[in-house]
Amino acid sequence: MKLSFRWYGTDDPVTLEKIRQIPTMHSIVTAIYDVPVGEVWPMEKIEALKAKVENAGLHFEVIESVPVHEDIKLGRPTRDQYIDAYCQNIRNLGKAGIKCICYNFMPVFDWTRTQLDKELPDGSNALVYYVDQLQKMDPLTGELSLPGWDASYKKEDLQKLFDAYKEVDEEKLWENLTYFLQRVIPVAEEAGIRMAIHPDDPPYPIFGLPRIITCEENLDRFLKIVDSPANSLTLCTGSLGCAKFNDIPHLVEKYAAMDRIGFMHVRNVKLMEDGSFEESAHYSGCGSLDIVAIMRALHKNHFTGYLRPDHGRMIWGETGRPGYGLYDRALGASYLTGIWETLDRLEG
Ligand code: DNO
Repeated sequence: MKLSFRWYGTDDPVTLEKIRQIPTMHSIVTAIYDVPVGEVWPMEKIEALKAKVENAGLHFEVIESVPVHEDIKLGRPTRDQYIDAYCQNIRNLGKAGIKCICYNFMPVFDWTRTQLDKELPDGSNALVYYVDQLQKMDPLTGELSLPGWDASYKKEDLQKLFDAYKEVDEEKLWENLTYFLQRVIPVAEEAGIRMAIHPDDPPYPIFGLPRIITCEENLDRFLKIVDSPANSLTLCTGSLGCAKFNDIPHLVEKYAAMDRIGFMHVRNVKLMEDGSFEESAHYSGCGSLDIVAIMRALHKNHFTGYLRPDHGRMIWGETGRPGYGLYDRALGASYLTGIWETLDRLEG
């Protein structure tokens, strides 16, 4: 596995110099953040980003994310122009040496939490999703501050988007995803890139919007749409793992054996009876997922793809981007490296 770490660019308080000091760190996971969704990322910007990462002694091989324009997910006639731009991004990134692109196909919202700074009993802060809080949230009227949420949407635009999605049920979303994959994956193959779809987080419909990258049956269906190594998964243990119906070590074992995992996001979540969950430290005992079993499934299948510790709590007084501070993610990275080293020694 190649250990990687997400970095939000020059205004990220977690600098490349700090990330580099995490033992065995291989690559940076980043993106161009100042080009609107649906447009082509200029080659000069990509090259400049690459130079920054490489000058810090790290590899520039993974992008998270190249976002998919809503018109593609909605299947609007304008989608072709956005798919063309997407393909151009893939080609440009391939030229710059990128090997893996993470993206998602969630309508309107990316990952959703109901609180970004819940104080845990040990005094740290974490992202949480409480069902009772969610029921009180209305994206169209209330004040929303979701971490994966594009704050540039105006209320009127949001209403229009919600209206448009009334015509898109799960089957329609599958059709639109198929249309996208059939055009994009051949370009990725040529560019030497693995596209790695991120599961929906949480993996079930919210606010009445459809979600399909959610469970084993649907992951199987997804992989069959284009049966190519370039059509792969970002297997995010926390996103899939916050629903009890997903058995994460089993999914990792299955898709690693098929060589269909391009990218791993590893983190732990603590599930509650009512479907709520709290993001916990990576250590298995802190949450509901067996992280050792997950790493073992990867190791057993000789996983050589990219892996990053995912969200961390805020600890030791750190402030910054929710889920993306340095300290707890670095602890997570070391824990994962430790498990890997142990597996290497014991299992060869
Ligand atoms: C959350 C992330 C997601 C992910 C996108 C991929 O921290 O894992 O926001 O980047 O869903 O497109």
